[in-house]
Amino acid sequence: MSMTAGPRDLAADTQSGTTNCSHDCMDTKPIDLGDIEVLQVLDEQGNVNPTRDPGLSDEELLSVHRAMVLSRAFDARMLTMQRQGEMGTFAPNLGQEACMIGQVWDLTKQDWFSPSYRSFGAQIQRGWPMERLFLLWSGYHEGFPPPEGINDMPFSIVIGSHVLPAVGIAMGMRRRHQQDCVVVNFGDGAMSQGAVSEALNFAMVDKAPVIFVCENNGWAISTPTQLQYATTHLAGRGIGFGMPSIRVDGNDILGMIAAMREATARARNGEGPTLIEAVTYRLSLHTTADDPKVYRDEAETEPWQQRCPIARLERLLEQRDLLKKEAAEAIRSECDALVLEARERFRNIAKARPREVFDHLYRTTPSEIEDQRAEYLRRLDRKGVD
Ligand SMILES: Cc1ncc(C[n+]2csc(CCOP(=O)(O)OP(=O)(O)O)c2C)c(N)n1
Ligand SMILES: [Mg+2]
Repeated sequence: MSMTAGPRDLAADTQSGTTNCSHDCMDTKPIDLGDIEVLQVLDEQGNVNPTRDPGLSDEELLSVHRAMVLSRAFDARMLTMQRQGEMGTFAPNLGQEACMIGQVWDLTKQDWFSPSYRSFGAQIQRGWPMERLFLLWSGYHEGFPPPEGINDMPFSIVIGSHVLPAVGIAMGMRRRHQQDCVVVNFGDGAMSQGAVSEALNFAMVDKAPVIFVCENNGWAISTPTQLQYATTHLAGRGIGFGMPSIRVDGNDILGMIAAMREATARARNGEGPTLIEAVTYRLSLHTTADDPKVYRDEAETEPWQQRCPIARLERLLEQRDLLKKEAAEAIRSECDALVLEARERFRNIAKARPREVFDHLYRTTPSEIEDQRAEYLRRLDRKGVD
């Protein structure tokens, strides 16, 4: 059993191979981590650190496993659809499933979630129907609004821009004496945005019930973490603002849930925000418009393949006799089937509607745009297009 979760242990657990721009942000340099808790509960062999085990029941463990498998099945199907011309550009989240599911696992319907663009695993877990996400990523406006009753913000493409508004929601909650909280996620690259520093500061000064989840996946498109920061420990930013901060192994679903439980309890008790740096790795493309082979040695990804969050949980489930290999395969097939059913529902809705291309742009359409629309509609009429 792995009993400790100190910085050295995490660093030793996650030594990566050496490559040109190897991402090993778990590597501890001799800097003072101050009050940052460094957390790993489920190690790569599937052993649990009992002192920080969130104590999920057998049923709950199987359920988080299924949620991660479903996220991966959706990710894989989206990529195939994009390559076949049926999906727009999107940002895959292969390898980040524990971050995705762990950060929203304990949220209630009253809590708010403000995601970045790489968060569809978490959105599915929050209750977004998969066909809606297919619609969203293929450009249909029906895909964008959060489903009725789900307190999610639309994701933001402008890096870091959604973090201050999330703090604003949390400040409102505090003033209404609600016991709810806001989870906002963003990447390591977003940490460089001034607005994110402002958000951390505002939240701490106000003791707003917000949890900042920085998904440090090693890359901001082609910029590796070590070229963007003089320190690889991004959780240190929180300490600079006086904020409790946790650096958690982001490929460890139990660690993610334990970190989130600590943070949400603090938020609900009126004790203010927490910064969680979830250390993970972007195994796939930045987006489908990207080719990482141009800027990274793919050998760098190998140690991270070994740290697969799903395989790691499966080791624990096998040890506890909860899941055999064949049953795991069956779950993968069931999840693929669910994704394919959602694709059918999406295909039944997603019919090209060329007459709508000028809609939803302006509340009051400027006259020159109205002229263009009229001209365009006349052309469609001439060509007999519905
Ligand atoms: C304000 C702003 N600047 C630049 C971009 C272009 N851009 C899109 S994604 C990205 C990298 C973001 O990296 P990170 O925050 O680590 O998130 P990740 O994509 O790794 O999940 C950049 C620079 C943008 N969308 N918005
Ligand atoms: Mg990143």
